[in-house]
Amino acid sequence: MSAFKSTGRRKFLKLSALAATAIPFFRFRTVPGNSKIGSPVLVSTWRNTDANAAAWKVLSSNGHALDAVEQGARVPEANPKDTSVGYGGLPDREGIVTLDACIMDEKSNCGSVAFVQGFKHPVSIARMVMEKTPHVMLVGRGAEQFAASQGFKRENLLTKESERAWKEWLKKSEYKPYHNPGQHDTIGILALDGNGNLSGACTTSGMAYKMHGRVGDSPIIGAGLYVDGEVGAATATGVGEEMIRIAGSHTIVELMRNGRSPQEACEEAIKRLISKRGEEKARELSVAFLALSRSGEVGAYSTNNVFEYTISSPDHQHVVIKSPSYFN
Ligand code: SD4
Repeated sequence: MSAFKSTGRRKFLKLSALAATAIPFFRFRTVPGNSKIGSPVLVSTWRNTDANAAAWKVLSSNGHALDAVEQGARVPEANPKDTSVGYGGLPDREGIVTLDACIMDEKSNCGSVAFVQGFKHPVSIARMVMEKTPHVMLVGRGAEQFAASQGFKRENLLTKESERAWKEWLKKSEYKPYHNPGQHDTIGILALDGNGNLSGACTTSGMAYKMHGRVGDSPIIGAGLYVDGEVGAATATGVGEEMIRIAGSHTIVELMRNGRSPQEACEEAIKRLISKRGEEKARELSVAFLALSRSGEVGAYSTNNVFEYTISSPDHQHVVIKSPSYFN
């Protein structure tokens, strides 16, 4: 699934060759923790080393950031052991797995699907929405019909393990998303390729045991993901209702546009969220942001101290870094 029609691709290859001779391929920057990174750069939420490895294959062969983030996001989508994304995702309270995803490139082209059932790779369906329709977002049955028309295969996504966990949950039917950091594994993935293009993707099965029909931040452009090729990109993980409330990812990119570093922007967004909720309530909320600037600088910040992200660069082969947080 190429991002480019053949003429566009030829132009891109020409430009890539030009860029490779005109500028040094790797520019070194500093990320929190004083580690040096270069361009291309890739970051993803949580401990997503396999996803980064797949995306890095694309970036390290001079591929486009959009292809990289899609390939990266497909890894946890296909992994039955990842209970927050795609196949094997924990279901809603009716026992149904419903998926949300979006993707966005450096030109603000974007596609999104929400409340999709029976398809393993919502990120690729979102990309098809972006590339093959005049729309940005398709939901539910419409998204599924579209996916089928594009040749995506219908599959059962509820694994035995997830079904067992759901049946166990049903015994008490307690819904405590705020206290459940272990169940936030959504992947948000941001890439800056060797030609300076930024892209991002985000994919999730949402909060475990959510109400049927609930959609979080992950497929909402501006909340779970935002990319501006001239500024930077941001993505989110955690209790989606909170990111939607402050249009979190868009807020971070706008802060960066106004001169904040990715780190400062993530911190300001988390603080805004906390000031709206009050410290007492916010202490229970698991929310994290990850940002990447157009120049390859990385920032991350979370409410509580459970958040980690995975970075790949010429110097960092899929290294997991602990994010700073507001509460210890
Ligand atoms: C949601 N933000 O649906 C997602 C959940 C999440 O790791 O991030 N889980 O609200």
